[in-house]
Amino acid sequence: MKSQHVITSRRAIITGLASGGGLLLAGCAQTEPPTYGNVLRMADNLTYRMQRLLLPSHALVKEYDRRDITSVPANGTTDPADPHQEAYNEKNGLLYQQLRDGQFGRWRLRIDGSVSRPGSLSLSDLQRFPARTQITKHTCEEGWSAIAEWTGVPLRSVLDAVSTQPSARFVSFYAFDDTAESIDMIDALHPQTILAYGMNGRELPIAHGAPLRLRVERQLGYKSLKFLHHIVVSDRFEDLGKLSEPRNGWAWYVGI
Ligand SMILES: Nc1nc2c(c(=O)[nH]1)N[C@H]1C(S)=C(S)[C@@H](COP(=O)(O)O)O[C@H]1N2
Ligand SMILES: [Mo]
Repeated sequence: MKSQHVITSRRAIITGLASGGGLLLAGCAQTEPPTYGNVLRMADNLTYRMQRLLLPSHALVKEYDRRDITSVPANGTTDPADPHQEAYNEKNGLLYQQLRDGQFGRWRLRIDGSVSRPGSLSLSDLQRFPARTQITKHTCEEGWSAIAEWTGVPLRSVLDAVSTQPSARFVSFYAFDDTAESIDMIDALHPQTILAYGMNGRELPIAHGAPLRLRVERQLGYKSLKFLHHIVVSDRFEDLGKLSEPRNGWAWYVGI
């Protein structure tokens, strides 16, 4: 009886804390982070709010010189067509193999959701947008970092081309392996957030995410999703954690 009472009141405290967390954020629609309805993810909300308060929304990360470029280990999935890799997806893995065999000539990036002109873009369509090249430091949550030059199209240009609805708040990215990531509009519209098709002056290598990867320079490495095939603009936060089994429990916002 006694222990049951203890459990009940502890639960009440946790519930109270969780709703307090929600209240803290209520007056701040512009930077409101996703709510998981789960006390275990409360740290996400607090970290997100604190970091968003500290980070000016368009501050640029440092860009380096060519001579600072280091070797970059390929991490996570290095070949979505390889059935032995952890996040292998059979359907998309086979599709990736076919597209790669055709030098990605038939690859398309689909963009839909909260946009007025949904559609799909080929690699040459993307390469017709004004390009941005940036030499930046990639920081992996595993504790290593590396510097490389990335070339691609600012995500903002692509979002403008499909005409994002004013209600849009998040952008989700889907890869050929079983992974997905999402970012908010602050990061999506950031000038250094690019869809990269080039690395160190050459086309993006397979192991680094060919034919197209995201670069979100103000967050840890796992947000920079490789092997993209689909982008969805959305008004509401979607928890993509289920698509990234090993990542359950990883923070959604990992600003650096
Ligand atoms: N599709 C996909 N993207 C991914 C990953 C992955 O496993 N699959 N790993 C992430 C992690 S943890 C890191 S550190 C970087 C590694 O990028 P790199 O291989 O170019 O070094 O990609 C990120 N993007
Ligand atoms: Mo990483």
